[in-house]
Amino acid sequence: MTIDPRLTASSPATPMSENGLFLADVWDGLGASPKALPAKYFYDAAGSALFEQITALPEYYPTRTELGILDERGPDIAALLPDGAALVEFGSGSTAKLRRLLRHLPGLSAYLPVDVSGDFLREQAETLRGDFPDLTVEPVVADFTRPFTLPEGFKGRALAGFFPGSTIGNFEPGEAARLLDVFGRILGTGAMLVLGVDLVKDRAVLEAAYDDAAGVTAAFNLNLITRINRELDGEIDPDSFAHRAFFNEAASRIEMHLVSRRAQTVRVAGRSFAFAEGESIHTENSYKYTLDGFRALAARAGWASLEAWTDPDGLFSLHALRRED
Ligand code: SAH
Ligand code: AVI
Repeated sequence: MTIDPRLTASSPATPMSENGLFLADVWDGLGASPKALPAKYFYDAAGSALFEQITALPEYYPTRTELGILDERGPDIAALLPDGAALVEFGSGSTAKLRRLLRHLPGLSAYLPVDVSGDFLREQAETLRGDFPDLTVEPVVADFTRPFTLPEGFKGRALAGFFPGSTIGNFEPGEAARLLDVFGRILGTGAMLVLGVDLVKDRAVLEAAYDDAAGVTAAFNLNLITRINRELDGEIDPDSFAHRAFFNEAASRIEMHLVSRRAQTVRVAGRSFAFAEGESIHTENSYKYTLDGFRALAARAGWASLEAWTDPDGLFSLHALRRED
C-alpha cells in the first residue's frame, strides 16, 4: 500500500539517497541562521541505544509514567480497538510499550512498527517475533514524515495507530497537526490512534529530565556530531561543543542545543561553517501540552478525542483519538 501524504512539500523533485538527504539537511541546517538540525538524525544505532538509557534515568519521568498509564488503561484501550486490527506503531524504538499492551490485546492480527533507525528496528522486531511467535510482526524502516509504503496485504485491513513516548512533541505544533493528518490518511476514517503526550509542568522537573546528572542526554545530543563525522565525512570536534537544555516557557517547549565552546570553523563534506563562541545548533524541541491544548491540536488535524488519561501526578497523558472525516 503506497501512502501519499501531503508532507512532500520539502521533498526534492528527484529522489535522493538517505545519506544524500542527511547531507542536504546538515548543509542547510548549519548554513541557516540560527543553526538547527532535524531531531530525527539523533537515531542511528548508537542514538537509539542512548535513548534507551535515557528512558531508565531517574530524572526522565516520561517513560515510566507512560508505562504506568498503559498498565492501568490497557483494558480500556483494548475495548476501543476493533478485533482483528493490525497495529501500526510510529517511532517504535524498543517496542517496550507495545509489549506492555500486548497482554490486553489477544485479538491483534499484526504489528507494524515504523522507525527510521533501521538496524535497531530490525533487531527489536526479531526479538519480538521470538517472544511472541503467534504475532505477525512486519517492521517498516521509514521516515514517517515522508511518503512511505506499508507492506502488501494490509490494504483494506482494519488498522489502528500507536504513537507513544510524546514523539509528537518533537514537532512544531503546525507540523504535528500535519503529521497527525497524514497518520489519519494512512489508518483510514474511523480508525483509533493511541498516543502519548507530555504535559506542561514545573521548570525544574522538565529541565532535569533533559540534563541528567549522569550526562546521558548530553551524550545523546553530542552523538549527532559523531554521526555527522562518520557518515558525512565531517570534521567537527565533539569536545568543542557543550550540551544545553532549557524550558522555553513562552513556546512551551524544552529546547536542546549544542553550543560551540569557542569561535571555530567546522567542515562537513568539503563545506565550511563558521561558529562564534557561544553560538548554538538547535537540535531538538520537545513541546509540552495541556490536555485541552492537545485535544484542540488533534481536532484541527481531523481527530476526535475519545479519552485522555493521566497519571495521579498529572505528569504525562495518553490520548485515545478517532479519525473523523
Ligand atoms: N516509542 C518509543 C521510542 C521513542 S524515541 C518510546 O515511547 O519509548 C523516538 C523514536 O522515533 C525513535 O525510535 C526514533 O528512531 C523514531 N523516529 C524519530 N523521528 C522519526 C521519523 N521522522 N520517522 C520514523 N521514526 C522516527
Ligand atoms: C523521543 N522524544 C519524545 C524524546 C523527548 O523527550 O523529547 C527525545 C529526548 N530528547 C532528550 N531526551 C529525550
